[in-house]
Amino acid sequence: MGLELYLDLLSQPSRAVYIFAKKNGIPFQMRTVDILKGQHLSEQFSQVNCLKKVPVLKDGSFVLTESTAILIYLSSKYQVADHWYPADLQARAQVHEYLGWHADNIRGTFGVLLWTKVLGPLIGVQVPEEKVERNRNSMALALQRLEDKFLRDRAFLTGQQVTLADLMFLEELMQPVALGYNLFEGRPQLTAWRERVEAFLGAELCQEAHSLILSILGRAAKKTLPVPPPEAHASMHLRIARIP
Ligand SMILES: N[C@@H](CCC(=O)N[C@@H](CS)C(=O)NCC(=O)O)C(=O)O
Repeated sequence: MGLELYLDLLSQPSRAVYIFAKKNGIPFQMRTVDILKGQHLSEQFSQVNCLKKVPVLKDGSFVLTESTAILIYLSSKYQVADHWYPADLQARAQVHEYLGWHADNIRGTFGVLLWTKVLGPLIGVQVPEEKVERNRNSMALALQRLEDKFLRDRAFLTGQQVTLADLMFLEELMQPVALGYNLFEGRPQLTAWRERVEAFLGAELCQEAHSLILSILGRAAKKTLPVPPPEAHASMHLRIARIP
């Protein structure tokens, strides 16, 4: 069996892995794990990843979780262009610098709107408005720091070329974008950055990877989203309770 990727394109880290593999022509078998349907909780998927999360890479008998580890594995195993994960020590260290900061400041913050606007209501939970407001402030603060520390006057987050850092951030940004929240107002640098990254990836690939998340509000309004099965509710309640 060749390379298998277990993904749900509603998930930011899954999309980063998907886009990377597609953009670099890496052949893989897509194994869709539909989280809304609770497929990540199945016995079959638990045998692949006992943590019950996507994305997961399976390369023969080798199994790898964590999107950044997967992206680095793919960058190193296949002949991808150097700019993604530069061989130069300092350029590579800057990619890791961003990824570390991203894990603390972006991941976990930019996905909250999906929980407050779609996933919570799907299981009958309304998140208090004060938490929603706090999350908006956290996103604004994180964006300001990202612009001051990373983007500055550069074309991309760690320099003049696209790296794994840009891909990871773009996919987190797509969550609030899909939920109608305008993060770009008054941020011409960020707007230009997004246009550059999307132009580099290509409109067709972006549309393919983003169509599911971009349709989520419409599907929620039409009530055509699957309602997560009862066995998924406990962990969903826990995730919602952790929203600061
Ligand atoms: N740090 C992990 C995060 C993985 C993760 O949280 N995946 C989510 C989807 S975005 C998931 O599978 N959630 C299912 C659950 O927690 O029940 C990565 O970057 O791969």
